Amino acid sequence: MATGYVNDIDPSEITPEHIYRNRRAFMRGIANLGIAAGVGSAALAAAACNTGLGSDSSRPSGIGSYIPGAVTGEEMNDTPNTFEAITNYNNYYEFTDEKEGVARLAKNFKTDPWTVAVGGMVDKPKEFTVPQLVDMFKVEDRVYRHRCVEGWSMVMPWQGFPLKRLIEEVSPTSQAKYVRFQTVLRPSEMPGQKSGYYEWPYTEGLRLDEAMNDLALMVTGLYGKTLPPQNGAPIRLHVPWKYGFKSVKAIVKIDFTDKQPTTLWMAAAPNEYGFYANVNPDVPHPRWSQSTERRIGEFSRRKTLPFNGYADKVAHLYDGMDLRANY
Ligand SMILES: Nc1nc2c(c(=O)[nH]1)N[C@H]1C(S)=C(S)[C@@H](COP(=O)(O)O)O[C@H]1N2
Ligand SMILES: [Mo]
Repeated sequence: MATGYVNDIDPSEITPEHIYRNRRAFMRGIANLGIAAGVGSAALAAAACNTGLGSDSSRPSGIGSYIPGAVTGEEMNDTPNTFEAITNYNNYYEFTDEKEGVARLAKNFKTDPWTVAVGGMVDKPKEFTVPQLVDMFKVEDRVYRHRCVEGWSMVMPWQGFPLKRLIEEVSPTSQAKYVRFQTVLRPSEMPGQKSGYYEWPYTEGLRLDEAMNDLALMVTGLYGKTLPPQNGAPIRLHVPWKYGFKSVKAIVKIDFTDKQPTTLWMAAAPNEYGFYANVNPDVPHPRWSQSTERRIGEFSRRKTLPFNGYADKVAHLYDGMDLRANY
């Protein structure tokens, strides 16, 4: 089981990426064949060696071949984008609004020491370091689709723990209805925060029942390595059924409230970005359609799926709600 964050030791120092990838592919190959055929173990090992998985990590298309060790559900069928693509095409306005410039500007961003303060309407407010969180909760592999509101998508092999674990740890009171997340405010290291155009720090929010859904993941690793700064290190959220902007990076504060929080994007353009931001091909953005998307690394556009393809796990959260009014 990969942790993605092993205290001070970067797993890449222990296992070079190509060996890590091949080993995971090998184990995965055995598991698949074992379930499918139930044949003898010697034959399995031989067959798995011949799959060739993990050998094309540098394919320029941006589609990778990482096969996770332990993921749940149909997400396993997605082919992750390459580490290269995931770490060089980023939205992170604290640094710059140019996707290909984030990695360079975020390179020396200090992610240690770091604390996440969890409070508000909870019985047990507490400050955690990231290693503490990783030690407390089971860190798992999750391969998630990511759909940006701008119309592109990727598939990321994350390591992280379900947000609900952390919520249970602090015991929200009965008044708590929403969770508010806040990114670090550090203009000395984040040049984009010197711009007065946005209301820094970046804030996001979820309804408490959304936050308790098993898919809502606190991410600490990518491809079995410590999360790179451009992807939101040391800890970020990924809510895969919502547009990418809900998946807030570099979290330092989590508060439980009884009022729907105003997020950075709601404040910037309320007619374009709502609180819910569920992926919905039937509701266009005021300036473009949301019915298709470009998967980074693919040639033609593909259809965007309701709730980004996770409807079976989350659609019930919105029973009886008008998803046009609550965009
Ligand atoms: N703090 C912060 N979090 C953020 C953003 C940001 O600008 N600042 N951009 C969001 C948007 S629009 C997207 S698409 C994703 C991009 O995540 P990635 O760079 O890991 O692919 O991060 C989201 N989280
Ligand atoms: Mo986005």
